[in-house]
Parts: sequence; structure tokens; C-alpha cells
Amino acid sequence: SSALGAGAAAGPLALVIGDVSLYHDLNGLLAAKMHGLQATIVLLNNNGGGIFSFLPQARHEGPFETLFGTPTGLSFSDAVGMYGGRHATPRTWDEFRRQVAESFEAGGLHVVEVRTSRAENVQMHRFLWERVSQEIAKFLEHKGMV
Ligand SMILES: Cc1ncc(C[n+]2csc(CCOP(=O)(O)OP(=O)(O)O)c2C)c(N)n1
Repeated sequence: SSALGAGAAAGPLALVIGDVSLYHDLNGLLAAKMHGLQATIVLLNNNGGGIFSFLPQARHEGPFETLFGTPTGLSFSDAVGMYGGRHATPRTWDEFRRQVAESFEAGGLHVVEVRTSRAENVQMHRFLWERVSQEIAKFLEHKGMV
């Protein structure tokens, strides 16, 4: 809803949002329908709250999924259609770029849904953090700072 307000005042709008957050304020899309607002929403759908996978309790898989992961398995395409929006699910980055570009040309409400994995996301972040730490350590050593 906040993004739609900002977009109405100073669009064009591109909003990147997670599935839990979009679901939380789904009815805010009524404003887009009733006022014919332009909104390109990139939905990162990892079927739950991915941010919580970075917390220590993520090790306790069963209760973690119930209390923090909260996978809903919702299909957003019907919901987007209910508000008069167009829903797209790109399979490649080329498709993604084309669908986003076309959504701006067409105007109105568009949701471009990208499916991701919470488990892969946390692994990828840990891998990158480790690599960045190694590179910084090498740099500091090279400069004689450690
Ligand atoms: C109004 C509100 N309710 C609950 C929270 C707690 N909260 C923080 S992140 C999060 C889950 C976000 O999930 P999602 O939008 O799918 O993004 P992801 O973490 O997967 O990137 C929740 C429920 C919050 N910040 N604000």
C-alpha cells in the first residue's frame, strides 16, 4: 500500500517484495484496481519468510517451519487476476527482463513472480560472506594491516 501511494505520487513504480509481505497486504491491491494505478511488482516467492533462515532456530526444522518459515503454498495468479492485474512467471532472466519492460509499457498492475528457495538463498549468502571475508583478509594482509 505504501508503495502504491508513492507510485501514485511519483511513479513509475517497481516494487520488489516477498510472498509473506505481499500476502499480508494483498487487499491493498484494491487501490490499484479502483484508481487504475500503474504498478510493476516483482514478487520473490520463496514460500515463506526467508529472512528467518538466517536465525539460529532455523536448525530446528520442524517447529521452525511452523513458527518462522510459515510456508503457505499460495498461488498468487488468481489473486492478482481478482484485482485486474497481469501475472507472469519468467523462466529465464531474458523473459524476466522482457516481462518487466512490457509491464511498464502496458501500464496498470503487473506481478512478475520469481520462484526462489529459502534453503539455497541462505547457503548462497553464507558462501558469499565467506568469500568476501577471505578477500578482505587477503587484502589486509597484503597491506600489512594484520
Ligand atoms: C507488519 C509486520 N508483521 C510482521 C513482521 C515480522 N516479519 C519480518 S520479516 C517477515 C517475513 C518476510 O517474508 P517475505 O516477505 O516473504 O520476505 P523474505 O524474508 O522471504 O525475503 C516477517 C513476518 C514485520 N516486520 N512487519
